Amino acid sequence: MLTDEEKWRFDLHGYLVLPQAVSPADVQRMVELSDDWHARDDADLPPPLKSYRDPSTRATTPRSINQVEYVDEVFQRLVLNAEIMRVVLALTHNCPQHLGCALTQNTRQSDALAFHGGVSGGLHHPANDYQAVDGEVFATFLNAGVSLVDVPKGTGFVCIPGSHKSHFARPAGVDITDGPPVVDNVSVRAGDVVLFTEALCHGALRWTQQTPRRTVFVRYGTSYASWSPGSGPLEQYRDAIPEELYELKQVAGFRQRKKVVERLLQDMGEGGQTS
Ligand SMILES: O=C(O)CCC(=O)C(=O)O
Repeated sequence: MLTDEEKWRFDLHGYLVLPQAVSPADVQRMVELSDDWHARDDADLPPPLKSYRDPSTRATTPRSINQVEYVDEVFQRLVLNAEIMRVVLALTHNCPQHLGCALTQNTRQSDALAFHGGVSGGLHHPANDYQAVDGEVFATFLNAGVSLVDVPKGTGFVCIPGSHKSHFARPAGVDITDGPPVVDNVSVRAGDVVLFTEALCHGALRWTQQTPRRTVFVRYGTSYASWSPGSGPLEQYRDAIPEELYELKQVAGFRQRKKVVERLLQDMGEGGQTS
């Protein structure tokens, strides 16, 4: 499902760019919803939408609205997007679990995002692993950053290519504003996806454009990872999402092939294989 070049590139860099994986019509719909929801206070968002917050969240932290896939089918299509799932299935060895969607807005007032992830980023976790073995690449925690706008050079996603397999702490002086060869700034077009392992050290430069940067971060793990009590589908909203998405969100055993995976493999002409 991955070409030899994609395996080489993902192993080397820890991310792939999937150009024009999302249709212009779906991009436009997601921009409209993003602008509508981001203009509202949390209390005025349709349930179960809610802003992500943790103790470090400040007024200038880029705002992410989560659980969007329970509210509009454009996000349901996105989670099951054939091009994204081609890569997610390969990287999870056909054992994917959808973890969540974050519809994020960055403005010129938003903070930059310092490097996080990777060995020295404090996010090292047994469920966030990367390996290459027997001619395959394998990653247990993936983020598909779906850009809904054009992102010019000098702003947006940055990472330290190769840091997903680094064994040494990042020197204190290395930061998101450094250029190549240590830091990659990935410039994309609306509809492109940057799919990376969360084991990669990554962050974001301050946004420079007049209109906001809108991005959907779609996160996947392995089906057999149980992140925390309460992970998995929101039972109360089960009827709001298609059965395939409900199944994709469920925790499942290592040997259990999800029906949605079987269907995707058939569509890709890969049906009937056992792994
Ligand atoms: O804005 C970006 O491209 C990076 C976002 C990020 O680092 C994250 O969601 O963890």
